[in-house]
Amino acid sequence: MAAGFSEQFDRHGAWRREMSLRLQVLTDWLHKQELLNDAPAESTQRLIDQLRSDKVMVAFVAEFSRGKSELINAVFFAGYGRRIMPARAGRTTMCPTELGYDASLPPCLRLLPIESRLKPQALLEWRLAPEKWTRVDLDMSDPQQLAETMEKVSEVIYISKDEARVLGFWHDDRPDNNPRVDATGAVEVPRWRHALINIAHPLLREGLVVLDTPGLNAIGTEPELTINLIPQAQAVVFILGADTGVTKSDLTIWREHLISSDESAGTRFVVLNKIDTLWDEMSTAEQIQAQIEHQCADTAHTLDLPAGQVIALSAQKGLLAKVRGDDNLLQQSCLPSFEQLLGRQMLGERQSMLEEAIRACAERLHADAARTMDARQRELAEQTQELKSLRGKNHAVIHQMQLRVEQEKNEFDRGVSSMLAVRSIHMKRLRDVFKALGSASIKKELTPLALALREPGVKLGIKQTYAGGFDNLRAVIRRVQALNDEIHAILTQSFDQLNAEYGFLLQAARPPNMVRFENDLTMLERSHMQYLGMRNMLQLIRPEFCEKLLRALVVRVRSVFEAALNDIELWSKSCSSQLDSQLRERLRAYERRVDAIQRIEGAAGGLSQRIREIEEQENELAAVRLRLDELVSELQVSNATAPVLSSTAGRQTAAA
Ligand SMILES: Nc1nc2c(ncn2[C@@H]2O[C@H](COP(=O)(O)OP(=O)(O)OP(=O)(O)O)[C@@H](O)[C@H]2O)c(=O)[nH]1
Ligand SMILES: [Mg+2]
Repeated sequence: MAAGFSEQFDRHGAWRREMSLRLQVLTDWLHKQELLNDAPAESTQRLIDQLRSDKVMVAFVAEFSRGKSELINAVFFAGYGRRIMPARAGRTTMCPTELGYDASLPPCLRLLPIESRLKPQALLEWRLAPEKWTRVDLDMSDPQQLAETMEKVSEVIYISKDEARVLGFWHDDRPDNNPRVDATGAVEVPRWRHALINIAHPLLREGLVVLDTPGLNAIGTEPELTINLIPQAQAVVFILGADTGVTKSDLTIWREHLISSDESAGTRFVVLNKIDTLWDEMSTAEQIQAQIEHQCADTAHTLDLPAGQVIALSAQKGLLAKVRGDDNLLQQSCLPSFEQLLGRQMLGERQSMLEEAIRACAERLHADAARTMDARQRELAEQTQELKSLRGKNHAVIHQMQLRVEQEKNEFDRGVSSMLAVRSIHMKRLRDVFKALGSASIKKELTPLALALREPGVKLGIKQTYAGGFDNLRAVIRRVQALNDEIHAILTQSFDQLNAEYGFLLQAARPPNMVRFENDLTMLERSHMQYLGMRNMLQLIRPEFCEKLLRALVVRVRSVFEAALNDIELWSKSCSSQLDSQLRERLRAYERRVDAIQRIEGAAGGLSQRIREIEEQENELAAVRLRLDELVSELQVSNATAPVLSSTAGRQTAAA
């Protein structure tokens, strides 16, 4: 039988650990051989950290009572022998609930009070303020206590209509969407705005994050969920009832949260849940199957999806089957096929992305080390030449030679200061890049949008203003790309000059491609447009809503710009550290040469001995090269599709 989600996730986790270990072995070894520069060391460490703690989010989105929480129970928590996430008829999950693992905290449930909505801070900012959350610790050995505590995510409070209006739950213009009102006129709203569950479940420990969401309206206006959280999930599971198919409110949710043709968006799945309600004793198995297939095809058509992305199942029977260990029922529930698909697509994509990052990293480390070794090898060869030319020469000649090397070294020292001039130009341009990607710049580019959003009343033409704001931001990214190219040109020119003058093997790496960040902005723009295109356009009348929308936007733009900045910083560091390391090597070589000549001067017999020593060093260097190829190829083993790394790349450069 094909592996279920848990097994696939475990395997993926084991692979990540294995790869991070191999990378660690490689960098430790390079460090010991003095072949590791600071910048590549830093970027490799980041990759190692990412491999160790990579987060993968699956979001469950649907209208209320479609079985989101039940499906989460069935896939992830059947091992507890009971329901852990509350799942029952009617509205149950009242606030977005994230399940994950953070080793620095005890098992707990943390809840952000709904009143936090009165403040402008974005959810991302609230996450950084743990004291504002209510924490309830969990007893993992007691499934009952666990399930009882989880009930908190369904808690509601009763408030006045005015309060509900301010919190974004009550809209006079859309009465049919308003929450329940009790006999006293009080409005029922969620007690919590967001819940974070921290448990050491094996899958969560491996980096899985599960997002359970409430149905339509229970969220009220929480733009961040739609704009920031769901679009960042690696997989989104949209759930429908197999008996009803796509209803009007399902379609609203689909359009508002999920529709997006963006290929960079995570994998989408549609689940037709509750197929057990179609299991009726008056129909044959074939008739039921035909009915289910018809519903799947119909759904795929309505939602404009490939048929393979729609899966019919029964979450409830799947959970029951797992708890009882009933294999027949489990197969009947079709839960296993969903788990396989989820694992295959989501983890498969994740893994290829990481494999590509490992391949690129290994290639860079290899090229850097090879370059340094080439320089070492050449110096050894020169030394041998120099020493051989001393054979049979008298003291005076040897002394002369020593003076010459010392003079050469002094000239080199003087040259070094001119080399450093390039660095100040480089740094100046880099400061321009930092400025362009800083907070003040974001604020400036979004000023027209902020002003338009803060205008009172109906916001005509807001879409154009949005588009203008995003155009500005994209222009910033393009400007930064141009600055990077300029830095690259300056470095290439001065590196070429240094190579010609001092025989260095410097090569300025290509600057990081900024297109990815431009695309991120476009995706962000699309999610805002989509969100506003829906029922939310009218909400723009409310200043708090606009403020929140703007805040959520700025937070995300900042994270895109910061990511760009990080890439640029690493690239720039890797260029300067190359220069540093070759300077260092060269100075060391001078010292060795002076030292060798001095020793020969002291004892004439030392010459052959010294030449032999150098030969030994050359042999050692060859062994180091072999070991490097070996360690790098170990990073490629499980990756048969990636192009095989050319282990001679560095040497070819040297020969040229
Ligand atoms: N018959 C049947 N009932 C199911 C199935 N899956 C879920 N249910 C039931 O449907 C009801 C709603 O399920 P939930 O998991 O709470 O639904 P939800 O989508 O999380 O709903 P909200 O939290 O309110 O947004 C519960 O009573 C479940 O037991 C299924 O496959 N078959
Ligand atoms: Mg629920």
